[in-house]
Amino acid sequence: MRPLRFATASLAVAALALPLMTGVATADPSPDRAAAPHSNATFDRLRAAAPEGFVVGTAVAGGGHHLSQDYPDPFTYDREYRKILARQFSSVSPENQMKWDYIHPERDRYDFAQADAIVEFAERHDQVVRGHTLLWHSQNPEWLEKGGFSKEELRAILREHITTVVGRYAGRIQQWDVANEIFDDQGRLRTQDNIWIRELGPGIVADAFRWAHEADPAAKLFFNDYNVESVNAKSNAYHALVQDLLAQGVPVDGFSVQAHLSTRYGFPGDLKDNLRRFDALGLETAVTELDVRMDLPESGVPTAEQERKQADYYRRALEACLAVDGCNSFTIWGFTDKYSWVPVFFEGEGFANVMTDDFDRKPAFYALRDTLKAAKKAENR
Ligand code: 9MR
Repeated sequence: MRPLRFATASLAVAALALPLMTGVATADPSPDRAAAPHSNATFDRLRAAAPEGFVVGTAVAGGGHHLSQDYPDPFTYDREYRKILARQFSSVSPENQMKWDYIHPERDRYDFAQADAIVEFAERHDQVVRGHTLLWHSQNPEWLEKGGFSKEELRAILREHITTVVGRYAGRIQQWDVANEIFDDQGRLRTQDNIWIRELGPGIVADAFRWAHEADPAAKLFFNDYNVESVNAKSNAYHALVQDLLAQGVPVDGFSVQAHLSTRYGFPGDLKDNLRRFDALGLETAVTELDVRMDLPESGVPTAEQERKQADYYRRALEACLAVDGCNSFTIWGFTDKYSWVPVFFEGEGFANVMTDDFDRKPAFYALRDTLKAAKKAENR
């Protein structure tokens, strides 16, 4: 039985679902049902399928690459999108809206409007929130990167930012990605492109965790990165760093793998073992940004085989997390291809999410749902 760390409404929802699953209900229970097989009916929701205490999340689309697209900011305007967001998921991660560029656009001005809207949405829909992110080399405002600040000033700026942002949402954010992507793929600290580490030295990472913990002692504080799904130079670097920090009493609670996967490469078959070695250090683990991109055929329509392979990657990533006691948070980086970052960043690749542009469910969606259901059933036995 996995430890119960936070309340979710999944039991109540599951109870509601029972008559539908057993076919006892005769009347059409909701207008959604008519839309089957792509319905959002209760029995077909990821959040309801999940075992108790296990949250299923998504990124909340907005900011970043969306600003260069020919649609308005998705979270703020797309009603269908918001409906699915509320119904399917029990955890949400602001895709860009809590990054420095958005939340701290000028040195003496914070803009909390978008982040507030997401946290309030989450509370209305009984969802937890993953805060993303506090110390990163990317999406920092120009005033910060080009400000020519002294070391003392920079330290004070970071401390004030963390105290202000984490403090504002204290008690309302389940997990914070305190430090994001601080190592390169060779496992070397980013001493050049990360302004904090470059200017203040590696010790600033520990301080960031300490300041975040002071501002919200209840939030679980994470290291988060890509290409750390396997045991490799980069994940080894985290494994060593975390032990060092824990020995110094630094409040690090978790290690998370983003999992931006591609069917070009094999599935990281040692994901479970890798999560387990962090679990063995006493950390929580999480999958935080899963998507599975692929090379699109000229027609733009993937083959059935490609869809099957993608579903298999989604299933295996979820199974790995479910198999690790302290892995209780599993997030996909958006649920619809309509708003995916992938085609914008990888030419010729796409179809990375579990729903199409029209919110139709792919085999990958059902792979997640069925894997969650099986895990819940096994737990209840
Ligand atoms: O999905 C995000 C996209 O909208 C932004 O344009 C992009 C800018 O780098 O960041 C994307 O999210 C990233 C996340 O914050 C950290 N891990 C990698 C994600 C995909 O690039």
